[in-house]
Amino acid sequence: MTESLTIPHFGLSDEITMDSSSSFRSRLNARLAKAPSKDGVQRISYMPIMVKALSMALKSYPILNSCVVEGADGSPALAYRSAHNIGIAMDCPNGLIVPNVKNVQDKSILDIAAELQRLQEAGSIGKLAPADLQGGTITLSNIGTIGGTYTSPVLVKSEVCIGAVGQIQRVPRFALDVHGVEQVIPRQILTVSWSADHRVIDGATMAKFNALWKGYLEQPELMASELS
Ligand code: CAO
Repeated sequence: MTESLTIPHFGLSDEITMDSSSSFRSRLNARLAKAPSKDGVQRISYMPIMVKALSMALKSYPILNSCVVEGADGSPALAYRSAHNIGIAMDCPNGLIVPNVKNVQDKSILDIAAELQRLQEAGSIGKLAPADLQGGTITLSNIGTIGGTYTSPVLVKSEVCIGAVGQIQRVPRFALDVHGVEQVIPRQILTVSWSADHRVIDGATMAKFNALWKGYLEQPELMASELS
């Protein structure tokens, strides 16, 4: 943590409308209740959707998956990483741990759900393997399972970006109805707070990355359309 605080942190926060992701999750969970996935997943939380969206946004902004290393002449250099090993902050009986889901770029939402389930189960009984905790390239923290709206996540030295999401809340927002008339309607709003290493990531890059990630969550069908 002391080393982390030597990194110049840049912060950005935003709101994401989760109504479409929520209905996508409900429909998927209704199907899984009848027919579990090949790995035995019977229900998913929001995390596998958010984690997959993160990986898809990283494809357009790989610099957010990079890290600062020592170059040949001893000066700082940037190392790009092709694997999206997404760290998940977990509140476990022995405190905070951050295992990572490896190679998210090659995993489906259901694959991610199965791996998260495994990591959560292992974490809850203190049985995570060292490999589960090593090699993370970017982190997502979900404080919303406990409560809270905004937070200021702290970077680890081996990463240049971390995101933290708050609790989804049902709140009033303006929107056009089917007749094109502006109305106040209820929306499910998720907040996200990003911290990035400002030596590497500028504000515009962070904002564009966030807009892409947010777009996938607000229109999850976009994710399906871009999967290879
Ligand atoms: N807002 C509202 N509801 C949420 C939510 C959010 N942001 N995130 C999850 N939920 C819901 C889930 O959908 C689930 O509800 P249903 O049963 O109706 O589907 C319920 O909360 C419990 O979810 P879960 O236990 O399956 O958790 P998850 O996969 O969403 O998250 C984990 C797992 C590991 C991220 C979480 O348990 C955790 O430990 N969070 C704390 C992280 C933390 O400590 N961060 C701080 C780091 S800095 O010190």
